[in-house]
Amino acid sequence: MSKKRALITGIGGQDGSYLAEYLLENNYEVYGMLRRHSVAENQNDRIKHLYDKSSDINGFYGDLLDIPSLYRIFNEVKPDEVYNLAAMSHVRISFDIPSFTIQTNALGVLNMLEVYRTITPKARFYQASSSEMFGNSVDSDGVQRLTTPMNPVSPYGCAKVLGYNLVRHYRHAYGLHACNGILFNHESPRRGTNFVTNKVVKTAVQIKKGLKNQLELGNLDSYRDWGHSKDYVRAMHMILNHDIPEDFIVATGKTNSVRDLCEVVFSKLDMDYKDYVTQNPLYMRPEELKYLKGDASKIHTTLGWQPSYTFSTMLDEMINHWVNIL
Ligand code: G4F
Repeated sequence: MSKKRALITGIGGQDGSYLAEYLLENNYEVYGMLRRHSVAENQNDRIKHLYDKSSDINGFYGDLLDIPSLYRIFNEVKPDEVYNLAAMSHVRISFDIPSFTIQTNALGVLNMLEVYRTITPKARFYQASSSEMFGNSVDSDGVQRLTTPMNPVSPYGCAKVLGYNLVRHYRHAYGLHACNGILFNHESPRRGTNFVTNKVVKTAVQIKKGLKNQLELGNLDSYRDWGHSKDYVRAMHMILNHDIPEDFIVATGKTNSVRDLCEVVFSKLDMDYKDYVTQNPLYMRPEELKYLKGDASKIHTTLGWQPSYTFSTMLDEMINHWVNIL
């Protein structure tokens, strides 16, 4: 039997690289869409090890806003599964470049859906939707679930809501197998160091090794439901391979504040975060999403997904990564 062909936009990112690895292990041919990067050496950082291991991985230059590139890639690859992970993924930066964010994260989804329904309408389509879409809505029992109203509080969140609704609309209007995974925060050693978890871990290790003496952060009192990217890409694959195209929340159901994160990371390194952490308004947001805790019961019961990492084991892995590198 011929191998399934998966197309991943954003293959160079944290999730794209773990998903590519996972699909290669599961006998897929993987095709990735990459944006041109001005530092050529950084283009493939997270995936170059895969090229050495497998001949089933292929990369294409493209962009969600460059419709001819999307047509070319879909025509060449004829994918069975499409994972649309490409996005401007940094919430605070979305306040600085709101128009680019809305174009990429909303219009980009529309471009993908149009090309998908024109060229490979029998394929399956996964959209990387986000808990940032809920904004400050929380149900009375302190969780966000599929029925929780979406009240985004950032250009990023607003764009993701449009992308989410477009996927639902295309599914209903054209009978496509298109689905959303609403993923709560997910981290790993491959997380960009301008996201809070990897910023805290990397800087704490630098402080421990005498390479830095302080850590500047923004809001310490926001809460996030943090899981591991490896567990979450496994969930993406399960969502897409479910026979009915549906939307799912992927979360751990546990929440911690940024302050808790600092406390745990510094104490794992035998330090007290209060001696090193300061606040800098530079890292504050014009409007903050204060609290996230997801209800993932649907994916537990329907698909049998469970996370394998805890908050603590995930942070151990991230700390070990930086201890080895620095
Ligand atoms: O790590 P963060 O930047 O992640 P954020 O904004 O929650 O977004 C991430 O998760 C979303 C899912 O909910 C994704 F859709 C999105 O693409 C991204 O992956 O910030 C987490 C929290 C925020 O409350 C932020 O204000 O940490 C706070 N924070 C405090 N100091 C900081 C900092 N965040 C960053 N990035 N840098 C700081 O210095």
